[in-house]
Amino acid sequence: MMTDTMPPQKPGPADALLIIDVQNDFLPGGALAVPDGNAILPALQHLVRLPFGMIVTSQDWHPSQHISFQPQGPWVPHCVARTEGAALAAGLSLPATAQAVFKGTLPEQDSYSAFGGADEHGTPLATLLQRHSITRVFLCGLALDYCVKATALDARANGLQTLVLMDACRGIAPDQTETLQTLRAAGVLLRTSQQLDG
Ligand code: VGL
Ligand code: ZN
Repeated sequence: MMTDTMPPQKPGPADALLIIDVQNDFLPGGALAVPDGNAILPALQHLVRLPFGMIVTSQDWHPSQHISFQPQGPWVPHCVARTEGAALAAGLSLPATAQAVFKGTLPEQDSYSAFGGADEHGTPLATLLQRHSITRVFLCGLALDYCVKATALDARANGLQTLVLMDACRGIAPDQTETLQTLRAAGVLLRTSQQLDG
């Protein structure tokens, strides 16, 4: 794996874990399955036990008639709000303090980035992170070349230190070289979850 080396680090109060779109429709058997997507679940179970200041899950949460489902693409229907396909993976057990944001909720608008999402009160992700004085975000989830990438680039644009935990992500395209180049060029650090200690 083409990650950078780093001595083991312990997450702290100013660090957030962002778990991107680990939803049934992106897992094997789902409407828009990401190849090998379920392989990240053991790493996620390790990560959610570490002392992050905040854990946030994002969910693609589309109306049944969504702009991304048009015949000319880009996607088949997936993650329709309140369906089983939009639910978080059953194999992901989260602490009660984890917060959820939802994105792509309007018919005419899509957002790959979790920064385009908001919690159940309509509070945007950036505001939630600011309230917790988060300065660094660790990203994991699906899909690396779409929603994880877009969220990482927005995190950088929001002035956050941004790390992507490569073993805890899977992408749709077989070749992720361009994705990794784009992330590195934006100052995103590529790490593994083994580089984090509790
Ligand atoms: C995603 C395609 C369509 C993702 C969401 O979560 O990466 N990909 N909608
Ligand atoms: Zn979507």
